Amino acid sequence: MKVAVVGATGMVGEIMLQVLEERNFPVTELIPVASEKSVGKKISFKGQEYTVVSLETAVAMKPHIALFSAGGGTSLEWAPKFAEAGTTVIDNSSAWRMDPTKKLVVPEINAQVLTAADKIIANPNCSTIQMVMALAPLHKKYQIKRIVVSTYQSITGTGVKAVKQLENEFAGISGEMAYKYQIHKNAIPQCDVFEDNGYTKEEMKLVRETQKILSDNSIAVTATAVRVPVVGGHSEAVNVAFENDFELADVRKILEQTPGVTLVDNIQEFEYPMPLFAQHKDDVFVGRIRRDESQPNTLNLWIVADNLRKGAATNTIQIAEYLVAHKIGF
Ligand code: 2RA
Repeated sequence: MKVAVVGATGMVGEIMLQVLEERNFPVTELIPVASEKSVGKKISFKGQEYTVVSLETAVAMKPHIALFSAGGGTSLEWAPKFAEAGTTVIDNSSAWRMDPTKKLVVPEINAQVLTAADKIIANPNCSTIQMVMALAPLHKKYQIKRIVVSTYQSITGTGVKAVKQLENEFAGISGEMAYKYQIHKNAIPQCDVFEDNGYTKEEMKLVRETQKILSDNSIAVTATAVRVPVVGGHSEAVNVAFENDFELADVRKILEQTPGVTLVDNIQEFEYPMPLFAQHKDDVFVGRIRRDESQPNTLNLWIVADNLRKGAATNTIQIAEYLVAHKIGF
């Protein structure tokens, strides 16, 4: 398959190339795409050297699939152009996620909604993906009423500039700021910009995308998204109230049997998920499972995942794998 990676030189783009290789996705021709300043750069993939091309050149090459991680503006302008050329686009930006004509997909949960008519498919936000990966099977069994989630998000979600800011602050040198404030020895209760309702875009993604992926607008969600000086992945403290009661043993069993979810939950041995151990892995790690004793039918969970892998690159490629396996769109 002819596969374009749009944003190939960015953090997620580089991991998409790595995951494509790791999972032996059937790439017969790679088209690395980036902004004008990176055109002509060489990148290696599966032992072969490729030259980065422009968006215009890439569209004309008519790839079967284009994996986008190049920001919302580029997606809004260029995803339709690739789609018109017959390419199936899987986009990591927020540009298309809430478009009612576009599918928002976590393959383990709702890949079955995909059809050959879907030429632009949206990859959910990283913090949404890891949360619904754990909650979807529980929703199926116990029907979620309300979710309260607090996130502790890696600076890699912001990008290279944020990683550099932390490194500089740790080394005690001044440099370019990705955030308004120091992130070293700090926690910033703002991920993305604020909306009129006082929530950030990141917090409202957790609300809106969760309802869309689970196809249930009756699910109440409220979120607080916090940036922390961590690189391995996002962590989330989730309090979830169900319509029906549950047994903790059954909850654990359901999660253990959920593909893509790994339980790390043994407080006697001080075993629980942490970003340090989730980094570079594709699973979503769940622990600290305990009943919320303050109200009925309510559970507390701690959910950790590498936001650049299952939260972005791997989920995107799993959508592509589903399309290929089910011969959808090409
Ligand atoms: C973040 N989820 O962590 C957003 C974008 N990747 O900043």
